[in-house]
Amino acid sequence: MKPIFVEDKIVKGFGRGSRELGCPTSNIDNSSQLDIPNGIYCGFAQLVIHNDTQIQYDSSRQQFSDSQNGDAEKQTSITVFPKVFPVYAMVCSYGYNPQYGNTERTLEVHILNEFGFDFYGATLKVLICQKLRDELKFNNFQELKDAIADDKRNGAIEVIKYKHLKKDNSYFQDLNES
Ligand code: RBF
Ligand code: MG
Repeated sequence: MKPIFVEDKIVKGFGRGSRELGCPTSNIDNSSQLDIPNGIYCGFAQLVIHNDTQIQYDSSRQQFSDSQNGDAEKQTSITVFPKVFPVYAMVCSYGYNPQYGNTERTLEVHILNEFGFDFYGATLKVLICQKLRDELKFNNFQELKDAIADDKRNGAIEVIKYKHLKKDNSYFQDLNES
């Protein structure tokens, strides 16, 4: 496949806890009509934080989150974020999540790097490079979780073939360009 580039705001997901599946995901706005078949893919992603994105540390959740999320009293603003992050490898799911039977297609990106915080409202630049498998309905939560662990391993390996695209300025921003 020809790599597909998508760039849009990160929005709230279904709140089902992709974290518990071992793959905290960023759900990308306006991405229900991509020109690719439903499936699980690998590629790259870059986080870009705007001036108006207020990212806060939520001590009750032991992670960072946006200002509309969680208990405001337990949140502490932080201002130390870089605006443009490095380009990381990612695995993503595009489609209806047959395990849960969604009615709208979503693009959910799991960045293969431990951020430990959410970044709703920020922009994610996503380059989808290669399909790993079809979306599936498993017998139970554990089977889905095991499949996702495999996706993360396979994706990290497969994506090496495309590593030259990390430096492609038509997709991603230079770190010192912000
Ligand atoms: N959902 C499914 O219903 N079937 C899948 O096969 C499936 N595979 C996934 C693989 C990866 C790498 C990721 C990041 C997500 C996958 N999901 C799948 C989506 C998952 O169910 C969803 O992110 C959570 O339910 C939170 O919305
Ligand atoms: Mg999500």
